[in-house]
Amino acid sequence: MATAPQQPTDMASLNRAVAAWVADVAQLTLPQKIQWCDGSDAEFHMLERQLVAAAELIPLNQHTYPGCYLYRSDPADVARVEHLTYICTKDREDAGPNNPWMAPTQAHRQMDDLFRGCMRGRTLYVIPYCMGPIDSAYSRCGVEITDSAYVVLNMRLMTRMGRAALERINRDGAFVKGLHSIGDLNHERRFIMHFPEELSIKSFGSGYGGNALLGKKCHALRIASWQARTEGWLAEHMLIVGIENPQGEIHYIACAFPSACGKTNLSMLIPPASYRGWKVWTVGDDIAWLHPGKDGRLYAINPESGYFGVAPGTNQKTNRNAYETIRHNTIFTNVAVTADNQPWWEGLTEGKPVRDWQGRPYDPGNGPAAHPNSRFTVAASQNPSYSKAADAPGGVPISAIVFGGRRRTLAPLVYQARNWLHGVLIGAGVASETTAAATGAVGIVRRDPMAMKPFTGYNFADYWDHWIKVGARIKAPPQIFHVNWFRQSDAGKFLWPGYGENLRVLRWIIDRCKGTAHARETAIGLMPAPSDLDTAGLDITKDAIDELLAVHPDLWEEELTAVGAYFDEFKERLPQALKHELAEALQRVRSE
Ligand code: SAT
Ligand code: MN
Repeated sequence: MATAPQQPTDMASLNRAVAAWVADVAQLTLPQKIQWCDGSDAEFHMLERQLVAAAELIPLNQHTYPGCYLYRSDPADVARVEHLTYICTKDREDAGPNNPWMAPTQAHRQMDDLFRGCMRGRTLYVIPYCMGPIDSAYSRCGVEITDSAYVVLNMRLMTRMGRAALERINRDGAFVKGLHSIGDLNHERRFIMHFPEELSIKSFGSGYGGNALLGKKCHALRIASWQARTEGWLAEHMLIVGIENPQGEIHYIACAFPSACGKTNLSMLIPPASYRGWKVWTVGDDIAWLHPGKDGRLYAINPESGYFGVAPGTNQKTNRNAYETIRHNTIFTNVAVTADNQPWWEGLTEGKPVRDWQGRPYDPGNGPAAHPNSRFTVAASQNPSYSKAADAPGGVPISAIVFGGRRRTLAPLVYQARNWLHGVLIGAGVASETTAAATGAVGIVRRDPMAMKPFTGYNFADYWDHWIKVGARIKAPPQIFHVNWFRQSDAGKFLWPGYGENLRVLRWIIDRCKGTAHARETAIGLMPAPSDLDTAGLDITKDAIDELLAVHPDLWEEELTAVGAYFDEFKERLPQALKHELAEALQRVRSE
């Protein structure tokens, strides 16, 4: 047999099931070499040097950006590909109308044909990783096999990976299998397949973040959402942030917004000048695993240990914490560069691009200098607002869950659900304008329930049912809210200043959880009156505030009717309780 000799390292002998799977994969893919990744600094720097020597990684200005590198992806491989991302369950109905589906036998056959011999002349890297703190009962492990050293570097920043993870896999006796190859980057031979019943993933033909860093969206959301349903918890597309008031009291909030709608910014928010004594602590910027705790509250861990954030728009004013976080030891993907070799993207106030994200001399006629979905990958521990609680095995107690989307019209700045079930309806009804994080048209309003449309590994009807059941099991559930930072005037101007000023809205949310803030009953839920929101010192007109907090019953009737039409796609699988909740919500806006 023409398989590569397996390195007799001690890691390879640590876990038989992992070693046997690696051997099977090597037999199929025929790599030149197998490298077990131990997660050490030495290994990381060696791979960096190799990639630099191969001109795949470009060192940036090491005086101003020490330890920073630029990676330029294939220009046709810059975002997630939702139409090529499949859930492969035995029964098609289990994947639901919300997911592309393929029968597991067919998907395996098709993928194995692509993987056959695909690593000839390449190195097969074995990456054991742990999603969540190594010693947390809530964490879950996986092993990614990949032929991309760029993926190894990113996984090292984004997850707890290497020897400690493999030792935990030994203790757990279980792991998610993720097989990845960049293949030939031909988009006609690109598929991201998930087999939730087998806890496995096969991804071929893309080197882009969400398609290739299998611990992230593939494992921590699609596979984990399935695991979470069978085990009684929730895997969600949510940031986790701790807000500390001047009295030293910290409230943790989990917020679900679609990709590229400001989760990273909100998780690292800088309080406005008038909020002296307030502090913001980042627990996570993208994914939350939520578990009912023994005390009747919901506890969250961030399964990741790094940020894969959107670069454009990041600057001293919009997100000073991120700006400082990414000044060293950061991998930039698809940004532009300045004459003195510093990274550059739209929204940076200093410097000028001389080369665009494809490495061409910058010409505004070619579009933006940095790709709109250009990214930074960086260890979370570099963030000045990093919360020590991010490493707490038991997670942090969640006071509020906040849903949101990018809506020019309709959705007000903030409103609160009457109760958990109403909150599930609000989450299930979320719609948002599409962004550059996925291929396809940008700016189209689409249904994105709980910001999980591209990430739920099973039928949404069963997912909503699971949400309802989890709520019923917790004695002191978080309060549920909806926010919209993106309301615009008829003239197309943002009505709300956003960024740090969003703390004013979070403050009302926390005070609602504490029972100290006033709210008025409206047809869509509980809302602050203009005087309930702290707008002191804000440069905003009364008309803008009124519009931000206005409810237009006729438009809401249309919206809820559209939600009903969307729910109809799920036929008899839709939970009765949700149907009933929607009927009541419609009733309320009709009787306004
Ligand atoms: O899917 S990624 O993780 O690459 C980024 C995102 O879309 O949230
Ligand atoms: Mn995301």
